[in-house]
Amino acid sequence: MTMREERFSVPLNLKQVRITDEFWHREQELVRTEVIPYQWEALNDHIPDAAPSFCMHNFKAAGKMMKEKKKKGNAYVEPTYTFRGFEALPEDAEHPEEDRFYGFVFQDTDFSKWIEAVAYSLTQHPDEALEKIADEAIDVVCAAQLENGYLDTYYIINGMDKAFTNLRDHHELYCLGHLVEGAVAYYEATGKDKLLKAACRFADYVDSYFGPKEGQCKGYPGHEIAEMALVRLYQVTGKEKYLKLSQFFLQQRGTQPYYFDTEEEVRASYAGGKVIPNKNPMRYAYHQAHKTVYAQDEAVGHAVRAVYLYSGMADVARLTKDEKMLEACERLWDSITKEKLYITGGIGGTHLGEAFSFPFDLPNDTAYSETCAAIGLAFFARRMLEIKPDRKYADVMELALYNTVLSGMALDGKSFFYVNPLEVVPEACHKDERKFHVKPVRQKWFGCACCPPNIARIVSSVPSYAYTENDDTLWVHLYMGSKLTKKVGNKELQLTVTTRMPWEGSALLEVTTEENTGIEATISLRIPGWTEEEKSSILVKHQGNKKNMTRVSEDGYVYLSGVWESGDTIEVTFPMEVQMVSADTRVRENVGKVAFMRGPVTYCMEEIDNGKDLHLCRVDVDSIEKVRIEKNTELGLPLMFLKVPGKRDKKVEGEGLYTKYKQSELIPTELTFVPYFVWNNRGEGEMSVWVRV
Ligand code: FUB
Ligand code: ZN
Repeated sequence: MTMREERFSVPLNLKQVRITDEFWHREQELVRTEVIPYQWEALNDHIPDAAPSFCMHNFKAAGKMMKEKKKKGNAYVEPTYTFRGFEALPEDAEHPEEDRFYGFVFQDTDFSKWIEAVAYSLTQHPDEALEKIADEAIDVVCAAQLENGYLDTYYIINGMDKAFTNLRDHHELYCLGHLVEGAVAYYEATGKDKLLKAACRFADYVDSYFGPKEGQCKGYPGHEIAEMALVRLYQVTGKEKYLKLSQFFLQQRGTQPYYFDTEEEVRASYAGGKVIPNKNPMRYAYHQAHKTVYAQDEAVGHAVRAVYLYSGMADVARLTKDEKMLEACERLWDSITKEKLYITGGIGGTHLGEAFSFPFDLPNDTAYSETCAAIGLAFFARRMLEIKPDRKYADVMELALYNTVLSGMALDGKSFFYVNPLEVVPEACHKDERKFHVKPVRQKWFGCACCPPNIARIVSSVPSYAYTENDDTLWVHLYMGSKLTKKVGNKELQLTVTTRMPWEGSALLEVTTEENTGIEATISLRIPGWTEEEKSSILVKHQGNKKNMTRVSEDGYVYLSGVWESGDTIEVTFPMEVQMVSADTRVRENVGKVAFMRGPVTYCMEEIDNGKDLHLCRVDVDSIEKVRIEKNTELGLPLMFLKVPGKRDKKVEGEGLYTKYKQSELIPTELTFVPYFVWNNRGEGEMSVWVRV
């Protein structure tokens, strides 16, 4: 792909758009009214029976040390410590010690993700009380910052002598990345720059420590995110050094000798030992550091790390016009979407290393499919769209958002999935160690600061996945009921979008411009990959009469250009048929099975509707035209269930473990399929996406 700058775009500023439809507005309200307040309690360890976060505790402990340090005129003795990665409360301790760090080494990111979600939420729904809590939390966080700008409480509390000595496994640059993301979001939402200044000071410190100059550290993050965060910092401050630092991290990655080897040798030599060389050329695949980013062609390793890296690569490729980096992004995109993507938009086939497995290895019951990985895939897709609007990116982004991202959170916003399997037998989750990572019910919170606050930040910023823009073009990637303003020069084009997505394949876009002014602009609409393009239609009208606009179709988008004025409407209709899907036969587990989709929504069967032993169910593919779509509101929101003609194998039990083969007796039945994202909202039970035919 050669870059065409006229197709570059950026997400629409969240302040310019409000979500109004019942589907996404409900999700956003859930995050605002349930998740954000709940997570604040979690950050402060106030949730009974949930794993404590210790996040704000750690900031307070670090802040207290900083205060004492200042009082003593900087006569600060660095403690020495042993790195453990996770600091638990001593077993008999009822209360945490005030001056100690607890939790995972990256516990600070609980706060950073939370403040980012708060920021986005404030753009959609201003809330003085919440903003006050956020400001106070920011004061606590900023008080912990060292004078040189460093801000990671693990090292501030435990000793700076070990800072940046293990980039591979420790998460300091990951903490920097999340802090920057949160700080930029809060600044953009509120105009308040206290946290942004703190993030800049930390980034400046990192910028002085790492870089190409002699004496600077040549390392890069073991857990990526700083790459894309620094790009945001560059965009908000205009300071090119942040973009350069991001580029440096990307270009250093995977160069030889491997930095992670070098730092290990240094660590060993300080400890008076030697490292036994590991010559496996894939040894840093987990961190995507086995090859330079330019040479990478297969999505490997820890899935969240991978898609965060690819997102940063796409950002830097666009801003520095680095065609080679973009080519690598495209290869990695293909590797994911052609060989390693679940039908639920999830990624990460194995829990070992929370990682991608080999191509087409997509087990259903031991899947990892971490919620954050699906979130990261949406980040990557959106960034590819910013370079080149091609519906293949938006289709996958939509798939991830409507399925695995939403399945990560209960419908009441009070519990969460980290792992999103495609098949669950609760007994196996309880008794089979290979499936202990699969929880049969959502959890209140996780000791490991990760998925729940990540869901909060993507849901509250979802409009920025629906719309991107450049000077005179607005791209509609996802159809969401909303009201938005697109600035064109000094004029404002307003758009009201009404839709019942994801349940109906249609949308109405109504244009309003200032009185008597026409606005010359382009509105680009995606024709989703799940519809039949020939049967879809996009009609432009002015006060009910057909209006001619210049129309260009490109890569699954229809570009409508001309002068827009009040009274213009665009009527979009996409047939949304139920799709019965089969998998490439290299996905061994799905041979002889089908799954159901409608629009971007993937379906699954649950025990509560279909009884136990889902493995005995079969879809009757010969009567598939009889599938019924049934509206259901039992779960407190309008949903579409599918009623599918099927059969059940009669149980053969008690005749011996192995008996002479005889054909199964099949009992006709109607199978009920529910949207995957709502599974497990009615208690523990079996679930399966893929069903035998
Ligand atoms: O290491 C930080 C986060 O914790 C990762 O992104 C998740 O996969 C979880 O392991
Ligand atoms: Zn996660």
